[in-house]
Amino acid sequence: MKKSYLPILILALLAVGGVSTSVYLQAAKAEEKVDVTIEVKGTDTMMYDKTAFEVKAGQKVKLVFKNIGKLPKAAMGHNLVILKKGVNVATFCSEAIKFAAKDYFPETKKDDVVATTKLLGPGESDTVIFTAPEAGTYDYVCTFPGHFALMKGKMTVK
Ligand SMILES: [Cu+2]
Repeated sequence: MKKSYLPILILALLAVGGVSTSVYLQAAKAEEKVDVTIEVKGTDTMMYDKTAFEVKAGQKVKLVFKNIGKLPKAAMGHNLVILKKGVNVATFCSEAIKFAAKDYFPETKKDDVVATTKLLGPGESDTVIFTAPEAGTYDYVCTFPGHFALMKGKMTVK
């Protein structure tokens, strides 16, 4: 009988280990040195508060995206996906609709992406760090179904 507790104990230890590892990783991410921080908010009226921002090629960019709405994620979830130069926004977003189970991130088109946040519910935020690509103009969009018509912007890399 005593023996049967062993797997539970191991699972418990693994769980504790997992938590402390992810806390450590988050802390490392927060302290990572970056060249520029860009903050964008998404709202219940299907808008980004910032529809353009500028960075320099090669800069380490910290993108902080926050959903400041109150509507549930299933009705008004938001993400921010920066597309590579020349990627067609409508084509990308119609593919994304097929990926409801993946929070509308089209894994078949991940090579079209410079950086992406998670899909966020009300009050949530996500931070991603990426290196700004070569000079040019890059579209960013929310891939939640129907949102890209309004939730879009341009990242200019100088
Ligand atoms: Cu959205």
